Amino acid sequence: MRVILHVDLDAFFAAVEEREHPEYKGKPLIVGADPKEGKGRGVVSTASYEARKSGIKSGMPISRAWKLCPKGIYLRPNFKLYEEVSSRIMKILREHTDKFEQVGIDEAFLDISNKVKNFEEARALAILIKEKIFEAEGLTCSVGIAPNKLIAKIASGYEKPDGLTIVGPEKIKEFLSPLPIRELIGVGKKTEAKLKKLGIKTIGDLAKYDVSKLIKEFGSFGFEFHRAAQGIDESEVIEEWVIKSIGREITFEKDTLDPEIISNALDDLAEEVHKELVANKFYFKTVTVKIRYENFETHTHSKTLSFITNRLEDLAENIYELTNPFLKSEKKIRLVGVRVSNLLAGEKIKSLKKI
Ligand code: TTP
Ligand code: MG
Repeated sequence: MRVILHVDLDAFFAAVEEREHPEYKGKPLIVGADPKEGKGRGVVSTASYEARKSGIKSGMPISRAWKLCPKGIYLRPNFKLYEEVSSRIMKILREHTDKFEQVGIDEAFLDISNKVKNFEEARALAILIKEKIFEAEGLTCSVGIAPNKLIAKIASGYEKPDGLTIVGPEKIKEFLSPLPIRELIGVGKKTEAKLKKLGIKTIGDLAKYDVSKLIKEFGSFGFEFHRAAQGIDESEVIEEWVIKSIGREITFEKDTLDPEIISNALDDLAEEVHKELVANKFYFKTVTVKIRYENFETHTHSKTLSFITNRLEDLAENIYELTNPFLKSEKKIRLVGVRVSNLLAGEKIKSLKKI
């Protein structure tokens, strides 16, 4: 039987800012775009738990956050700092397992099956890890422990912040049944609405539902959802985390058709993405651009090159080629984004060349 631990830091960006500025402790703190007294564009990256009491959430327009909490402290994100803190914490986590998978800036899975004999020992290890992170960085995290990744991830979110939730094999059904279906990975807003139409509100409802009817409605996903609802997940903790893509986007201060503003933004995006690419020693093959018009209509367009490259010129040139057709529209542009994917690590390229 496997023992999987999922660790997720609490209100990560906001918690780091609170640590850097103790005077903000306990105050509603919002990290994200400039709110400009309610006229700002862009979104909330995250909010402290105090700010969440006003209903502020990640991804919400910053203008809405301002309306909900005009007295909050609003900060621009300092990604460099968060990445440094994150990599030190990931190093601490790595010391406790030989099977480790980072899945985001503030979360990771640890397969500790070979390190502990049972879930009680896993609890002791989780407490130790929490203490080490707090000692080293002054930050709290929430931990979920379960026989697989699916349940461990749900469990880490169960008693946030500073939580520790253990779901042993005998407790899986009892734990999952009452939870809303949105808790299942892969169930977004649209799927949730469709499932609700079928009378399915909780994971327990989904587990009991006729699987053949689910397949009729959702295809092979229907089968996957049904399995997930039973708490079945055999996916492995993948030791080496592979960054699948690197992307950035910019929301303009004002919707625009001005070619100079747009091309400046594209240049900035190309540079930022390129910087991160080089910092991670990656090469790319695919470039994707995203354009959102003033009416929120959104297009993405990709191109896969016949070669791998890490050159800024290759990136910029392809961005322009992909963006050009969209600029002919009469509609003003609200947002532009750039992403590179199909990434290959620099070290791997070197070893390929040796052969
Ligand atoms: P999360 O772990 O989803 O959120 P969180 O750590 O802020 O809060 P929680 O206690 O609920 O875990 O995301 C980690 C960080 O990633 C978060 O601090 C900011 C960033 N982020 C964004 O920039 N935009 C987003 O939409 C989300 C969800 C997160
Ligand atoms: Mg988090």
